[in-house]
Amino acid sequence: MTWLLLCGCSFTQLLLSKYLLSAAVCDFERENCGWIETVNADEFDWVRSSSNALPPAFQKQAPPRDHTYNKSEGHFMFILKTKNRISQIARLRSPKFRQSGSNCTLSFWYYNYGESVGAAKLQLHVQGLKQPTVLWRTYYNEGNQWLKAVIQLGRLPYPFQFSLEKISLGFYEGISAIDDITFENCALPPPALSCEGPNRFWCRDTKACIDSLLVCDLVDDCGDGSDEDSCVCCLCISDPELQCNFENGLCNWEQDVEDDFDWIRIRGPTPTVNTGPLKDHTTGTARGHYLYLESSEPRQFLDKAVLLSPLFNPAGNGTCAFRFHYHMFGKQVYMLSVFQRTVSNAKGWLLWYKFGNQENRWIRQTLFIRSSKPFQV
Ligand SMILES: [Ca+2]
Ligand SMILES: [Ca+2]
Ligand SMILES: [Ca+2]
Ligand SMILES: [Ca+2]
Repeated sequence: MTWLLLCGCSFTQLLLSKYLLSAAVCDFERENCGWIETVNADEFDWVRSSSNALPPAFQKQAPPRDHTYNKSEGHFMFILKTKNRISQIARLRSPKFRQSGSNCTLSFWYYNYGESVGAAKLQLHVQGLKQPTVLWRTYYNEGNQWLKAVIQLGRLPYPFQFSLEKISLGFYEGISAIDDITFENCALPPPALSCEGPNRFWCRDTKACIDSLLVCDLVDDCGDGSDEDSCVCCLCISDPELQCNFENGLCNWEQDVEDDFDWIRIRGPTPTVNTGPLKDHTTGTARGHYLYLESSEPRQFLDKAVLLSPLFNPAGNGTCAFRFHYHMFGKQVYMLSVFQRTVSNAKGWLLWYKFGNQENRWIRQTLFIRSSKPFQV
C-alpha cells in the first residue's frame, strides 16, 4: 500500500494510523516510510543506514551522525556508491500522496558535502502532468553539516509524489544524505458541526468552517473548491472581472507606460538562479503562470515597474478587500508596494509595502481599501 490519505482526516485520525504518522514525520530510524531507490543495480543508490552500521570502507560516504539524534547510531538515507561507472543515477521516490491542503509545507534536512559531490534536485510529479516541477536544488558542496530545506507545497488537488535525484558522471565523491522529512499542515481543514458568525464560511462537501476572507481568493482552502466555485452567483463577493490568476494573460490589468521596465508573465522558474519562485501559486506546479520582475542585471537600483488595475467602483459601504500573493526572494530584491489613486495620472498614496528578501515562498496578503470614488491600484 503506497496510497496515503492526507485528506479529510483530522490530525487525531492521522495519529491513529502508524503508517500515516510515519509519512507525516519520517526520521528513518525504523523504516524508510515508503521512500525507495528506483534506479537499481547501477551501484549508486539511496540506502537507509547509520554511520555505525556501515563497514569502515564505506563510512566516508555517509554523515558521521544522523540529524534526529545527532548520534552515530541514528539513521538516515544516503547515497552509497560501490563501483565507478560513467553514468549512474540515484533516485529516491516518495510514496504517493492523495492531495494536500492550502497551507501544506514539506521540510527535510540534507547533507551535500565533498569537492565532487555535485548537484541534487527534488521534483514534484503530479498525476496527469507530464512535466515534473523542480521544488528544490542544491548545486555544490555545502560543507560537512546537516542543512534544512523548507518547501511550500500548498493546495495540490491531484495525487502526487516526489523524487530526489542525483546523477554521477563517474567522478562522484562525497556525502549525500537526507533525514527527518516532515509534512506540516497538509491535511484539509477538519469538518465542523456548525459554522456561525459573520466572518465564517461553511464548506459545501468537506464541512470545514473557514475564515470568509479565504472565500474567492483563487485558492481552494475548503478542499472541495466550494470557497471558489460559487464566486459569481451566490456569494456576491467577487465577480470574475475582479479576479486574475495570470493563467490567460494580464486580465484587465495594464503595464504602466511611464515606468522604467515591465512585469513579465512566465511559468516555471525565473531565469536567474537562486532568485524568484520555481512555480506559480495558483497551480503549485511549473505549469502555472505568474508575473515577475527581474531585479538582477541590467536593472539599475531604483528602477521601477508598475502594473495598473482597472478602475474599481467602491462597494456600497465604501470598503473593498484587495487580496494577492507575492514572492520576494533573492539578494537584489528591493521593494514591492501597492498604491491607491482616484485620478488616473497621479501616483496616489501608499497602501502597503514590503522590503527585501522574504524567503522562497508565496505570501498571502489582504489590504482593505476605503474609497467613495472609483479608484485604481
Ligand atoms: Ca534519523
Ligand atoms: Ca541507482
Ligand atoms: Ca479560497
Ligand atoms: Ca497563476
